[in-house]
Amino acid sequence: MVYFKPGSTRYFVKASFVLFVLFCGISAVKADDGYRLWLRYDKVPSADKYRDRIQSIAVHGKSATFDAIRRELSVGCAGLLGTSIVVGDRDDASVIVGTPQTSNFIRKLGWVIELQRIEPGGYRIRTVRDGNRSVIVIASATDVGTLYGTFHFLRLLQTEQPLARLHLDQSPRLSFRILNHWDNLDGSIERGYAGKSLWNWSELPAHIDPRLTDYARANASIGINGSVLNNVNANAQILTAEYLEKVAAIANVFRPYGIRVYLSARFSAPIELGKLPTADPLDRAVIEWWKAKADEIYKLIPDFGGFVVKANSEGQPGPRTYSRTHADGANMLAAALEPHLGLVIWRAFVYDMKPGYDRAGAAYENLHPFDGKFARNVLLQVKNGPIDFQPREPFHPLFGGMPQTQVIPELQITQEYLGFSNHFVFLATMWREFFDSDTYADGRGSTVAKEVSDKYLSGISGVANTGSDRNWTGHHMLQANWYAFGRLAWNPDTSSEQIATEWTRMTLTHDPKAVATIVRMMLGSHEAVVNYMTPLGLHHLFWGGHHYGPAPWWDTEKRDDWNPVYYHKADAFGIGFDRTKTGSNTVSQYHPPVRRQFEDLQRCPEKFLLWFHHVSWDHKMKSGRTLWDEMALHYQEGVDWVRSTRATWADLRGVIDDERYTAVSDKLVIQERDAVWWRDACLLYFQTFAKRPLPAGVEKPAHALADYKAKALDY
Ligand code: GCV
Repeated sequence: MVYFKPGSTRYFVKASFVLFVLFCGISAVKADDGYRLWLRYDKVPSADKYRDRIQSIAVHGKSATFDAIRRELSVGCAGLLGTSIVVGDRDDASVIVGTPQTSNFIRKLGWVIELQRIEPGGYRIRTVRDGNRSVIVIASATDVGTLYGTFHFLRLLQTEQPLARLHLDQSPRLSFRILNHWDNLDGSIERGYAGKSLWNWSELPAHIDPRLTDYARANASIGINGSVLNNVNANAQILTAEYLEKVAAIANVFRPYGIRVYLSARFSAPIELGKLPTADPLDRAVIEWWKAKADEIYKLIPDFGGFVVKANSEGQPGPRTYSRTHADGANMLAAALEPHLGLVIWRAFVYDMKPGYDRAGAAYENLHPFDGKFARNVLLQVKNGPIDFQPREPFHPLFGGMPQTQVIPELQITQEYLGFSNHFVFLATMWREFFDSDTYADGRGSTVAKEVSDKYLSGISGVANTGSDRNWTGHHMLQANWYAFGRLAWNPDTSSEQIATEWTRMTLTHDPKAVATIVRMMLGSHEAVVNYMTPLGLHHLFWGGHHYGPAPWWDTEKRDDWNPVYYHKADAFGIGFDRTKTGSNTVSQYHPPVRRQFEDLQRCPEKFLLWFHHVSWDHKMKSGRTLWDEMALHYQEGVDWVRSTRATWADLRGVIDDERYTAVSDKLVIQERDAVWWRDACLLYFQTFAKRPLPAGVEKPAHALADYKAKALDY
């Protein structure tokens, strides 16, 4: 590549060819190891049709981002169309890419003001007339917007959309679309199930792993624009000069792709690194220490995103250690970052133990008093549900509960409570349910999606499921969750079906029948896992510590609220956590129409029944069955789904390359084993209270309860 003059047409054609061969080389040896994610760029069935329309491409613009655009278009179009495409800069090209500042052609279209009105990162893709020919134009006011437009265009080809009358204006609904990596400095990942961290700290900054560029490309292709590199259970060392240089090296790789780096900051860093006697946020020396640290960071990384802070949560230090408030702590850091336009992302995952307390109400109780008290550059990051990334939770009452605070959702892409990287669960449907929840903050229609996008600064975070595994996510199908997170961060109203269909076509197959089958599997997968793990509003039935298999009997953790028995409260009468007036009354944290629905045993959606109510085993469900029978049948339904999915997947042999086909089949075997284990362990245990037989249609457990209690499910 270095032999060709950058910028020349020859350079790009040759460079694309070399890159293309490199990029696809491995897959020529093996069937497909999944490394290329959804950016596979293999020839599409409509390639011939597209070749007539896309004969040459002009990219107008000079910057590292424009270089990335050229590379992507060269590799992408060559692959998808099955022939190399000239990527140059001539105005008579069939596709023209640029901004009004970089392209005369685009400037002449008279779009300057309109493009400027599109949100930052937004873009326009249109088919326009130029004399007697038609041209596809990809335009934005910014380089990064142009890159996003480029990826959108490639997606149109990958999913075989018609190009004749393109008329698209796209802009992100949420401004900060961030992946959170719970990566430790020793390379391990807290709750990571796909290998080691992607950041090789010992080799940085001298050696830059080329994989970092592929990570950035994948993220940019779905609009992700931030990456928090280290675990929220933070090690202060990341803020030392030595590590900041390494962080800067990563930031340099990400910058052309529009991705800013963020760091999790340990609140006590002034003590650990600065040797100060305190980390009190109102202490002058502490304030100065953070200001100097921010200055040091921005000198190295001018576009540094900011700090994420887990304070006074699960043993982490924070302002309350010094009898100060969350607002004191967040605002002190915000003041240090504000001159550099940096953000503080303050986590609301706070749950202090008090007598008679309900963990589901703790974050609201702790944070709600500070509504309107946070600085303008503070975002409050709230998990989607009030407990902790359970297979299903109602939305967190802080959504719609803090109108004067910039609340951003935290979703968990990694499957801490959803079978790790062994279970196939498409999370978009779960997130859809969350975004569609009506908070009633401003009357009917105040969905979470609306509440979080209508802020002065808006954003979203997702705890990443990526790692050093060749296929990035440990399970091929779970790449879809990374993809879905990005697509929903861009537009939280996108349908799960659209996301699943796009992803399947880009990643697995173009065969329409197979696409329909896989999409159907994806859309049913979340309900299935809820059924075999925690149906009807049950939650946190997990084996302590690792959170993989079932242990509803667990009662030995040092905190009550780390024990499953605290959550299900099964007894001779029934099961479930009473969060109504007769119980913890944390249902009162929701706006009245929501509260009234949840607290009414008859109106409460059955999927949340045992979240809000302690219900008799004989309670009549909508189906006419008793609660016990219904619960048992839900567990069975979950198992049945996995079995039928195994059979459906088996029919796809030959449609999907052998390597990925076999890997997914093998994982489904584990998933079936686990689903059966979940059903049997939970039903046998709950039966000791319910004292009722299993209803017809539910299989008899293979082992005795004592066997399940004795042994954790292997993972
Ligand atoms: C990073 C849960 C997880 C912890 C995680 C914590 C958090 O408790 O089990 O591993 O810590 O959430 O979100 O801070």
